[in-house]
Amino acid sequence: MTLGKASDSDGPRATKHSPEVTRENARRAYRIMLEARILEEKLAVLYRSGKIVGGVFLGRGQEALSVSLGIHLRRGDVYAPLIRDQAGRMAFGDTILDTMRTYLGSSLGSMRGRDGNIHRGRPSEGYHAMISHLGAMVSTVCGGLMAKRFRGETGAVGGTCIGEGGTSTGSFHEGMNLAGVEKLPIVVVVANNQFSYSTPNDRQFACNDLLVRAEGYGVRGRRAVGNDLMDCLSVIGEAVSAARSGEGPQLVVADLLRLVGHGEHDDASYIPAAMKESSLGGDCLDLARTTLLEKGWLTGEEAADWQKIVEKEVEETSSKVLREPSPDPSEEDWNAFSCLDSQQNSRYPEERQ
Ligand SMILES: Cc1ncc(C[n+]2csc(CCOP(=O)(O)OP(=O)(O)O)c2C)c(N)n1
Repeated sequence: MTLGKASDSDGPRATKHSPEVTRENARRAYRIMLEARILEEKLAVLYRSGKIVGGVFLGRGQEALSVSLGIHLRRGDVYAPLIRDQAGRMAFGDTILDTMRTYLGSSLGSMRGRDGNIHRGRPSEGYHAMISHLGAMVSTVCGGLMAKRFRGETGAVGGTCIGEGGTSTGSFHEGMNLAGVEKLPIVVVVANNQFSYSTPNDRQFACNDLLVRAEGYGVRGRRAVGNDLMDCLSVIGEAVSAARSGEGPQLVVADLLRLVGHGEHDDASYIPAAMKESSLGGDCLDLARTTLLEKGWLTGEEAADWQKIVEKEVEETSSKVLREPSPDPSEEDWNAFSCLDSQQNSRYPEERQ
């Protein structure tokens, strides 16, 4: 379904962009979802055993949606992931090692053990460190895209995600309005997981469908099935492709359920059992594996091998990082991170200094 100024009568799946989901992309997306899931399960264990300081917020149940944005962005694009976007981060180049280093406060990580868990990024690579989960990142992505426009750089897309609760904030409104007025090539993905912390949708917004908001901002609206990897890849692929080819901002709204609490300190007991048992509660990782097996794009043997390989890598990485040094307050310069800092840890070897 499409809504908004630029809507075509034929809907998103039939537009000229309509990128088919390829076997290669679907397999890559599934592998990343698996990595994010297994890594986050380990982070939860480390948190409960007192090894992680600060909160741990997981994206369990939202990996299909998250990976679908990260995987369609490329070098030179701008990406601002939020707290449930481990899968998108990994698709954009984040590694198990650097994620573990940030959570465990290793001074060898890209944040040098100084910054908390989900507030990590690599500014020189267009990977924005999160300021807030509640709308602030729409504007920072708009800013990154405006800077590119002023420098005469073309072809880049910006992407960020937001929860349905975040769409009620002034920051979200300001960012979306700016994106619409400036016709920026931004894709904003709304993960409507039905609860903003413990606040249900009927106490959060009064419209029937968040997709109608697209029209108010003069941007293109699209809907994706949030726990269906193939649908997320297809719809978000189309949105990124449309933004890249000059069709302006895209708002993708996806319904789903987070299959954990808001953070690991929250047992999510407020989520009704009936909702968990509904189609919203289907686990996107299990659904994706079933789809790939049915299509013959993955074998049961490969799935089992991938599971073992990733579990081993996560275990080995955690043991290694637990032995790494923490920042030494007497040695630290406490200056803000600069682009140079992130270049030293760049994931692109040729840019390391
Ligand atoms: C100004 C402010 N108020 C409250 C919070 C605490 N907080 C962080 S995320 C969140 C709920 C966000 O809900 P939603 O946008 O639906 O995203 P979700 O957590 O469901 O992914 C709250 C209340 C905050 N970070 N900042």
